[in-house]
Amino acid sequence: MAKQAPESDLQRLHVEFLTSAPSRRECPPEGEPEIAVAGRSNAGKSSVLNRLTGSRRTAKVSKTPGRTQLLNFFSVRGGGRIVDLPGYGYAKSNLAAQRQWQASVNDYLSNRDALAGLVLVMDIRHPLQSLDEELLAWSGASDIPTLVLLNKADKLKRGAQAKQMAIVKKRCGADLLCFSASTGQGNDEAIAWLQPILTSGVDATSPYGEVDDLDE
Ligand SMILES: Nc1nc2c(ncn2[C@@H]2O[C@H](COP(=O)(O)OP(=O)(O)OP(=O)(O)O)[C@@H](O)[C@H]2O)c(=O)[nH]1
Ligand SMILES: [Mg+2]
Repeated sequence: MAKQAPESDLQRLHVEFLTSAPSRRECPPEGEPEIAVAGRSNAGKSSVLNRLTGSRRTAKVSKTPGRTQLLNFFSVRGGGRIVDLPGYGYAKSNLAAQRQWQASVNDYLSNRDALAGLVLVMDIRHPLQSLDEELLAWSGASDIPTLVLLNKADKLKRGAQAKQMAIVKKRCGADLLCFSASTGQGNDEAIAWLQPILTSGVDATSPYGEVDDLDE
C-alpha cells in the first residue's frame, strides 16, 4: 500500500470557485483556457480536484455516484480554469439522467472553444469502460491534449498498478499517470501536466490580449 505523502511536500493549485452551470448556455463567458475533468461517476473526479488543490472542500465528494450534477468552474490563480464535470454511466442512473449528461457534457466538450485540455479519471481497477473509450477516441480526433489518471491506485499494490498501466498504455495514446487522490501519488506530475495548458492563454507579448470586456 502506498504511504501517505506529507501534505506540505505536495504542490497544489490555488483555485477559487467561479460558478456552476447546468448546461453550456449557462457557462461563464469564454476567456481563459479550460481543463475539464471527466470520467465515470464515482471514479473520483471531485476527489482528484480536491487533491490537486490541496483542499477537501474544493469539490463535493460522495460515496453515492452521481454527486456532481452541474459543470463546476474553478478559476486557477496564475491563469486558466478547471471544470469539474458530472460523471457518466453510473449504475443507478436512469435514461433521463444519462441523456442529461450527454446533452450538457457533450455540448460543453464539443462546442466550448476555451476547452484546452482534458483530464480523464478512471478507477485503476476498472479502466477503459465503453464511455471512457468513446471520450478518448473523441479527444484524440479533436486534438485535445488528454491526461488519463488511473485513480485509486492506493487500492492496488505497485505490481498490480504497473500491470494496469501497461494495459491502458497499449490501448490509448493519451498521457497516463497512476494517481491516488487519497495518498497524493501522481499529484505533482499531474500538476506539471496541467500548468502549461492553464497558462497557455497568458500572452506575454500583450498585457491585453483579445479581451475587451474586462470589468476592472
Ligand atoms: N481509496 C480511494 N478512494 C477514492 C479515491 N478517490 C476517490 N475515492 C472515493 O471514491 C468515491 C467517489 O469519489 P468522488 O470524488 O465523489 O467521485 P466523482 O467521480 O466525482 O463522482 P460523481 O460526482 O458522482 O461523478 C468517494 O467515496 C471517494 O472517497 C482514491 O484515490 N482512493
Ligand atoms: Mg464529482
